[in-house]
Amino acid sequence: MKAIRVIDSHTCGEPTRVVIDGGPDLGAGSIAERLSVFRERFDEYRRAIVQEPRGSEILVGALLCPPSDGVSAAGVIFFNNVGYLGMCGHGAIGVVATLAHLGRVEPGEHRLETPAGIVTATLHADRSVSIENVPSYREAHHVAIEVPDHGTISGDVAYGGNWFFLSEVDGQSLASQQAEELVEFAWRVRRAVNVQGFPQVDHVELFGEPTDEKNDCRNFVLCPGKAYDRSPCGTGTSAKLACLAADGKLAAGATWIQEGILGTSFHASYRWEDRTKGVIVPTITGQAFITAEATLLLDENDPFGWGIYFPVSRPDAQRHG
Ligand code: PYC
Repeated sequence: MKAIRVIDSHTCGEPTRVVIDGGPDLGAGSIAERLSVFRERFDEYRRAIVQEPRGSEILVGALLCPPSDGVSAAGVIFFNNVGYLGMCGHGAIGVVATLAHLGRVEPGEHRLETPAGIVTATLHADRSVSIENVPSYREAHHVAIEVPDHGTISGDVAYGGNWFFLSEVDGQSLASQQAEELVEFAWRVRRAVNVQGFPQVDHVELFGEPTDEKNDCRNFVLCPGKAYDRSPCGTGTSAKLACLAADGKLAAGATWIQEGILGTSFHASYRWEDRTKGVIVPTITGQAFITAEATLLLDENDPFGWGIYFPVSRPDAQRHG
């Protein structure tokens, strides 16, 4: 039996499974190099940790690694049901909550090395966590996308640690009861965006009116493996901030409250990294709660010991993983 020790948490409803022991040995390269080793030589660990029968399509995994720079609190590689993420906002909050649960960090500032770059996390005394994310920017404005069986929709393409197509929805409810329809619609949008000039986009973020008037906006975020984010999505909120900053709709330092599909929220703000190029550094604040400490057991005789692979239902989801 192989044993993998994990700690589970959720951030605003979105789960993170942090691997604290028993994961693959990825060597001593940079986090980007270790991500390549993970993907090319140890991908079965990803499946065993987050896919059924131990996980589900909504679970995001986070492999803790020794930092390569010797000063960060940890290196971390995020992954999901179909591949790997450059960064993950809710996941980074979950990682810091996990490190605090383990007694490895105290309130204060801590660096995390991610494949997308260094993020600075602040653990507050009330256990909430602020993540200063990687530089974020809008790549394309007002892109018209022809969505089969729907018509043309307009949106922006932006980077917030992952690639997003962001669009306001008119007359379409973002209520959680609508999640199934929203998944199907956003999936069609993603496919259309990918073939109409933006193959890098693997998240779709739809916006509407908030349910709670103290929030600025509500979103629905479709992730690369066709699961939807239960949280307001940290990298998606970063991409949104990049668009608001580019449009002059949110000043540096002002707070934006992003509501997610469950009604939970992230507080977000930004500072300029390069104003002429429209590059910002967003900060996202939220809270994670620990839900389990567990040891995953992989029996070599179990036909599904390394996870159940669903190749047919998600034919193109692997491409950008
Ligand atoms: O919070 O950045 C995020 C995220 C990405 C995918 C799921 N959550």
